[in-house]
Amino acid sequence: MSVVVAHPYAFEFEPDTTALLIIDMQRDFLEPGGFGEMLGNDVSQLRVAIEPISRVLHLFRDQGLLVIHTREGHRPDLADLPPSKRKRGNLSCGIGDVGPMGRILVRGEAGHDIIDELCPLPNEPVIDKPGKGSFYATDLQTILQNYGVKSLIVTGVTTEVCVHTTVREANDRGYECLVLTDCVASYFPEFQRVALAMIAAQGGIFGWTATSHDLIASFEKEAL
Ligand code: TIU
Repeated sequence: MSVVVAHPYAFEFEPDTTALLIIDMQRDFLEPGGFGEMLGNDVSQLRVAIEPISRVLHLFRDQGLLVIHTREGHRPDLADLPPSKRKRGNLSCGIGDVGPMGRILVRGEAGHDIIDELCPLPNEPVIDKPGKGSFYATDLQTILQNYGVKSLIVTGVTTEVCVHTTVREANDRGYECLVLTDCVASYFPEFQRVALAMIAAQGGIFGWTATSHDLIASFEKEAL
């Protein structure tokens, strides 16, 4: 059993029944010309999470542990795109339209893919999701069950949108979630702070929070 110093109290997990979940680290959210920028956001706000996620990703790979990536996006025919989502924001260039990195948030386009720094390995499942949550209309739960996963180390973007929705979905399905505070990011510093506080409040109502340093320290302690 590994133990991480966390909020609101220590997070205990078995590495063999734990997966690292990396949510939506796509060019469309992290690079200029994508969906995030079309929504009016400063995408540079999210890039602080890349290096800490990369450190945790390499730790999981070195230990032979499960890594799962997600991508938000839609079929090229947009048949899985709710008209409400397409209209939201009154964007002049929105989901399905052609932007500098190809069609915005459409599977197979350059903007939809994961950034080079965190490129998945062939043995790491990539979940394509049409919504904010990683469980809705995906096979994530089936994959977690098949691998015997009980705990999730959660990273990615954005903290108050896809990360929060996923943690809430996971919590209701019985998974224990540890959200790494320096491995998630928001376009809005205030939302980052409050979204993380909401997870660990009320005795850990949705899960736990800790830094990537505390998670890495727990592996180093285990190795002694
Ligand atoms: N807009 C925003 O903050 N997020 C999203 O649209 N998707 C994810 O969080 N991945």
